[in-house]
Amino acid sequence: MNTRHPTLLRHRSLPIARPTPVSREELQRLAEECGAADIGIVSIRRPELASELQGALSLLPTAKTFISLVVRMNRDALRAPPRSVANLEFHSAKDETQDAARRLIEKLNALGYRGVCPAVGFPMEMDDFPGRTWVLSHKPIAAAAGLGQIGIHRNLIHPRFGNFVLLETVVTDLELADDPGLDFNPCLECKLCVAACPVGAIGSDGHFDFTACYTHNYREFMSGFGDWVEQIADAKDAGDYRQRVSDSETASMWQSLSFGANYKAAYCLAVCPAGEEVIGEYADDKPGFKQRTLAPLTKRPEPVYVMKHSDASKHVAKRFPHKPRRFVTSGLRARSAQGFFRSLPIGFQRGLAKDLDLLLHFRLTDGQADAEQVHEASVRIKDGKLSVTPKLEGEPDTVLVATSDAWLGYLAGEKALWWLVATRAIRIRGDIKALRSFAACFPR
Ligand code: B12
Ligand code: SF4
Repeated sequence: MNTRHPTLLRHRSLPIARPTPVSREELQRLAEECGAADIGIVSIRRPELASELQGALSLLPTAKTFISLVVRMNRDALRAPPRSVANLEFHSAKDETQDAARRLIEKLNALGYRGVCPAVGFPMEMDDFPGRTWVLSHKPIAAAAGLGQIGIHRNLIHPRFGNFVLLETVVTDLELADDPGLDFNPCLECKLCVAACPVGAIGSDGHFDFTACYTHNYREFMSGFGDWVEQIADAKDAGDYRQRVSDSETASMWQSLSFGANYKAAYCLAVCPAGEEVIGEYADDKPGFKQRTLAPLTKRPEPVYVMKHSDASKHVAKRFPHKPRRFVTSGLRARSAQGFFRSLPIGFQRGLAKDLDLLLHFRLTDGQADAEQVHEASVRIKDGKLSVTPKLEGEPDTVLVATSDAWLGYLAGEKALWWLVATRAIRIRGDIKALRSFAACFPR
């Protein structure tokens, strides 16, 4: 290095820069100037945020603190039945939230602190798809930072603004004391979100059917898009494509690709009356609130995307017969043995499993015989519940031994089961009916 370089000389001539002390109040004021409606502070080392520590340090190795931000959304836009209006609100609020965090980071930089924020929504780390594609999980961080608590619909509810907020997290080396957690849950347990969801994704007992939400609401994202591409690939000609995909669905996909992917529902947020600034219109006139807010969404005739034989498909037929069902695949495919075991609780359809009592042992292998990796798990389905234990235990009904490649290839519809069994790439011992009943709990 040239020790006489002008930049180096200039650097050496300056006094050593020390960060300017910042108080909690000052930080709140700066964040509000940047567009945040509220902030919460929590250390990146809080035990309940252990799952977020690695993500934080990957963004900023000297990180000490999470600053969680909320930005408000216009609730009337989310409630308006035309989804173009709700989607514009989501997209604009997403941009505002991202900008608020960027501006706050600029202010922190000017005071001598470093800061980074991951995406509010997209882009995410699609190399990791279908695993965890998000760098930080904003909801648990916001809850630990005292900005609210998670409601029955699995979204964060702010005590004043309700769930009409988007979240962002700034990772910084500024150190401040943690904010206290919120000592009550703003969720009223009114179950309006349960009634509003077109695919029954939100159970009144707090259960969340991830694939139901993902298959419908995210039809024009990630693997819903992949499913559409496969429709094009499989179609014999233009006429066949039009049989599979309506003109409005093609136009809708173009719209999502051109202007940002659009959600199909988000009704759970729209109808939620929690939060000081929201509760009045519900508390003062519950029937009127339901008529004005819930009914326009539940009565809306609209295509609903479901997997055939799923709990969601039955839910639509029973609760919303005026909403036509469109049978599609979720497009989600596990590509590793670990990914397969992790995907089981996400894809499990408890309605289909309510009368089952099964125990299965899986032994999946990767690599050559001299460097073989073995992945084992016991999977129990009982009383409509699923549990996955990462070891072989109990007396199984069925034992499945296979190479990961063979089993995952069969699940992805890329390899025929009879051939895999004939070539002994898959070996099944015990009750074959139990394996079929197990498979039926995971429609694709
Ligand atoms: C993954 C994700 C989803 C998934 C899973 C939702 C969920 N309950 O976690 C899907 C695609 C279904 C989804 C839907 C929606 N989301 Co979303 N989503 C996220 C994301 C990227 C991470 C969520 C998270 O931390 N999950 C982990 C833990 C905390 O959640 P959990 O409920 O305990 O567990 C679920 C997940 O882990 C999931 N899961 C487990 N493994 C895998 C693997 C894959 C591949 C995927 C996709 C999911 C998944 O399944 C579990 C059971 O549901 C965040 C953005 C971010 N970076 O934080 C936004 C975020 C949570 N979403 C948000 C919103 C607004 C929505 C929608 C309303 C979108 C819309 N406009 O329609 C719906 C609401 C659905 C609902 N009722 O939850 C907001 C919530 C704001 C708030 N007030 O809380 C966030 C925080 C974005 C933001 N920056 O503001 N979302
Ligand atoms: S709609 Fe009611 S039950 Fe659902 S999250 Fe909001 S307050 Fe809780």
